[in-house]
Amino acid sequence: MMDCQVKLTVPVYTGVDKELFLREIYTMRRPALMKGVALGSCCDKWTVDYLADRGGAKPVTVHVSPEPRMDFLHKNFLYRTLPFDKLIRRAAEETHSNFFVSENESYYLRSLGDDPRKDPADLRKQFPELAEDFCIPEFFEAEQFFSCVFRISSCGLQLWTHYDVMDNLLAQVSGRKRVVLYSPRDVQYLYLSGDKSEVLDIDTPDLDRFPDFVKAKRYECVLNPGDLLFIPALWFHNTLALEFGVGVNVFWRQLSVESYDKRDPYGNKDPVAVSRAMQTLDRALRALDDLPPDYRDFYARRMVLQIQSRAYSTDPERTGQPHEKAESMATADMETSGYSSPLS
Ligand SMILES: O=C(O)CCC(=O)C(=O)O
Repeated sequence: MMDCQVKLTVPVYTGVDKELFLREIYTMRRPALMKGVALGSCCDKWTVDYLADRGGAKPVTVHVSPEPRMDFLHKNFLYRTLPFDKLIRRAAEETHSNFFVSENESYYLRSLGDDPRKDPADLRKQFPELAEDFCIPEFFEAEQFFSCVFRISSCGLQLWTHYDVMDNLLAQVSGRKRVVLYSPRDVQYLYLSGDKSEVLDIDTPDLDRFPDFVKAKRYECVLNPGDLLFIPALWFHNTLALEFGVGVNVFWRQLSVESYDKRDPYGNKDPVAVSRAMQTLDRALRALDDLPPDYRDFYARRMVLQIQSRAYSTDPERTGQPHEKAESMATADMETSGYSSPLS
């Protein structure tokens, strides 16, 4: 059944500088995998010992899960605090002699700001000794910067499918990671709960519960150390650590500062105009509540038609010449790394 799902590789680019990024990648608003972008000395230096030594014993809050696939619906994980050096060592080992729930538990660190309720994470502030090894790719203006986040995962750790409202460059420093992405245009097939998809097992989904999931086009890539993935705002992404791995991602604003919710240190609250529109929609729907069901149904359908004709984009999903070229490179790359799923 899942064979019906359209599978696409994320296009691969080499030799990307700011000019090429802005001209050929950023404007397309589609994910792109970039190889060979200078990320600094982190790619050589960040061994477990080095990270533990330089990162020190600063306390960090981590997700701890007895199962590697984290489940936000049934909350199969706990938040626990560990010194950073201990977290690194535990995340890198397969079985633990010191643990919270089980000797095989998995760890995931998404670093936080100094005041996690208010401040976005910034590696330069929370981990200055390590931040000097990481070069933030200068593909956007300094005033667009939002946050710079450490991502550390045990082997096998899978993070649920979600979207963020900021543009994102995800740098893989060590370890390999599979990333599956879905277009914002396929949102109706993803069974959302807030910003997250309820389909946790994206490889063998329960199609009785999620019959339309197969209609979402699946974009996939594997990040190797040194790779940089552009995830445009609103693109859904699901990550699976194929090995213990360390990454850093940088979020930045595409829209003006005022467009975003000021109380959002994570970059995942919908823009203020959207929150207002959602409240208005809720009021509009409540206004239909007292009507008999057949009237409510008829006028709700007319409202949907009005939304479609007024607000849906008539642009096809942007697929320009540069991406097509890059996609054939991507296919070759995937074949040499043993990827055998048919592309359709
Ligand atoms: O690297 C990961 O595991 C997750 C990355 C992510 O969700 C993000 O960059 O927004």
